[in-house]
Amino acid sequence: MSRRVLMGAVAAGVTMGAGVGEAARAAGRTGVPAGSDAPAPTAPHEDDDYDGSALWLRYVPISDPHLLRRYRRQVTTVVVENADRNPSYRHTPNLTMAPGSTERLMASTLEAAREELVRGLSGLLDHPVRVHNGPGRALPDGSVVVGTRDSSWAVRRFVPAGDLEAVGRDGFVIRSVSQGQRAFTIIAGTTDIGALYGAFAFLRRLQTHKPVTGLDIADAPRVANRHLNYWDTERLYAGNDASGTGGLNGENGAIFNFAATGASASRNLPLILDRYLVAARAMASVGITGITINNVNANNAYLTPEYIAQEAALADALRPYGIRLALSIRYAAPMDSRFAPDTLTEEQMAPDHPDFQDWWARKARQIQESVPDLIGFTVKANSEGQPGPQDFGHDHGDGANGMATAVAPLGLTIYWRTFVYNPDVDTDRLKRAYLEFGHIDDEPQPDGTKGRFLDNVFLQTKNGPLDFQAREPIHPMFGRMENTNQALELQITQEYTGQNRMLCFLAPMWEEILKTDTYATDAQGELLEQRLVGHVVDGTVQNHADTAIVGVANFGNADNLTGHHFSQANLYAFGRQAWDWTLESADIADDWVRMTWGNSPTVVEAISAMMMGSWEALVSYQTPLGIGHQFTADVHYGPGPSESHLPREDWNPTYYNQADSVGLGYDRSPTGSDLTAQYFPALGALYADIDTVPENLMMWFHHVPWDRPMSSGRIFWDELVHHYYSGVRYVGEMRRTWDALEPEIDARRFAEVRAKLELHEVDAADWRDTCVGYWQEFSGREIRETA
Ligand code: BDP
Repeated sequence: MSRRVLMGAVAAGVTMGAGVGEAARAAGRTGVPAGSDAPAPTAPHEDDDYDGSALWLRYVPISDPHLLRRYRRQVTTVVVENADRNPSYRHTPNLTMAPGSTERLMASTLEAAREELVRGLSGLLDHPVRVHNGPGRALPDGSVVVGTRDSSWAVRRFVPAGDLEAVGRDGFVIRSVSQGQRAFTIIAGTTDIGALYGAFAFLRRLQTHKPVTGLDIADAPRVANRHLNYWDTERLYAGNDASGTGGLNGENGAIFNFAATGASASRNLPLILDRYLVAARAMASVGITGITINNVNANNAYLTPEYIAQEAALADALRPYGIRLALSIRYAAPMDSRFAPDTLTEEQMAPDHPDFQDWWARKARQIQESVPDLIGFTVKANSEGQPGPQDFGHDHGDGANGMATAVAPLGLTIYWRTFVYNPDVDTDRLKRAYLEFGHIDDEPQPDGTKGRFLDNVFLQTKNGPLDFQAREPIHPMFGRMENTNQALELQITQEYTGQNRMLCFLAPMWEEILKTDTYATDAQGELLEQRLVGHVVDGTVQNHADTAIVGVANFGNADNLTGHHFSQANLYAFGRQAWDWTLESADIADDWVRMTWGNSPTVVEAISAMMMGSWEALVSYQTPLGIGHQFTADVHYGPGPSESHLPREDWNPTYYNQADSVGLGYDRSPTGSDLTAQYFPALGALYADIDTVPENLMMWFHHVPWDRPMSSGRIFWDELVHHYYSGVRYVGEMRRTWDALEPEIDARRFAEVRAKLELHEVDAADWRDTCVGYWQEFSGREIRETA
């Protein structure tokens, strides 16, 4: 059974295909997986204590001896001319690695490319590769050249300028060329960063056992700014000590140490730890260009001189990898007494007040003196208790523009989040963001244009209108903010999708979102040709000049850097999809499995299949058929469908489920809250009608009667119950499949994943039993399924 079939089967509530599980079990029994190039499975692995800390950049020797011989012939020498011609800026004198580190600080991007190729190829080919620094013109046979037309004679000779212009700032060309008897690979970028991305792409080919000759690749990202947001100490699921939020070495669970105390105080920035550079390499390997390093519920400490010095050191270490920093800021920071005497009064806080703008310009300049390539600020304003312009009598447009005006001369950008849901705006929480932002985008301007937001403002919008639930309809703002730069915000860290305990591969969800049809129309109401969410995000549909995609990251201070070995896949997939949203999530899974677990067909097939159905399974046992937010208060992990005690109505599961004797779900059709009217007309109409809404979103838009016939032939109640049961069954299948892979997987990682899957199955069953039991109180119907 193929991965795609399996995914469909789970969507339809069927359990995992016997074919995949059987293949793995058979392999385990006989020890000879058909066609496998894996080592004899009964032999202990050399790397049985491997902890996952290299992420997908582990570079273990090629396991297939024929392929290894071939690669060794084809790849002999790494050639990087003038690696030191563009040294990366360093602000911090004597920037140093912690004692005992194994990673090394890079002085330039081309040095990083060279070192990665040397490390990667030496590991994959299981012998040291030769290194030439040029500029000698006689390239040895099997040379892999990396550079730009400025840095490299070979690039100038073999890659015309026009070919590089076509791939833009971050793109690259990989080309196989020959001269007489000798054959080479040229990896070229317009910029050093493009060349580095090309080097990672070339390594990926070997890691996934693809050909490295006959290449003529040109690749460029579809979205210009590909950022992580990092929510540090809150909502952190990647730490791995017993408390659930703590990290290793007595440090907290955040990846970067700004304020570690006690025995670990000596490990704070500006000291650079190995894990920062592993993270930097991993980010660069998938083309991430920036990271907002602190939580959106921002702490003003990040704007103090002590922290800025630490930020500068971090920026110095990440810079060779093309990763720039941004900061989350608190809108009312200018009133914080810790900045005295440089503080503002309430009157000076009006966003158009010169003092307000000067304050932010001053602060930005102060940071820029240490971090010259600062991206800008991420702002959560008038949301969940965070201060914002509304506290000073102004709307989001004025607030964002006030800050944007202040920092525009410095070349900085404001990422203004649209996650707002003030109850006085509408009774339906899901309608509130568009009501607050939509009219500002439509507003006629004195110069005859439309839309008040300035060009250096991005509105950063979560994929759905609620809050990173396992499945949501798209946010109505996608495509409807024609005159404003819009950044899509996805959540990589699994806040509502099993945290670091459940195996949930999120790429299929992101693919579903990015490929959802917005039914966007032009000004005359004609359907546009290209109108998927991805087209909105990459700017093609409405000619937006600047584009961005942001993922709330899951890095932590755990050995494996994400808490669950399989959470690494989500970070990997985010980068790949941010680069190219048209990719298939199944192909991304395939690559990641090969790079992380090995290329044995048994391993690849079984693990990819597990991953590809894991999200749909989680939706099924957690929030099937479009029921949103059924979590226990605040923790956002376990089920709490009956909870109604929270002070705000829209924080309670009962607000979302509306369970009664008639049925289940929130009526947002024209007979209800009419959220559907916020979408483009054709999409709104689809959602508004219970006969046309996709079943998997039904309860987002309708109060569904218990006895409604569903497409499966079952009535709604039975269908609902079936989803809960089939979701849990899938988790059981994943656990059994994993068990059967034991002979093929190194011991420590095998055991750690196994322990997580056991917990996962128990917790999934808890979701099923809690929810089905509670719904039954309203439906009064029998449960016909069995575990
Ligand atoms: C919610 C999180 C909260 C975040 C908020 C946000 O629970 O910690 O601050 O999103 O996006 O999901 O601002």
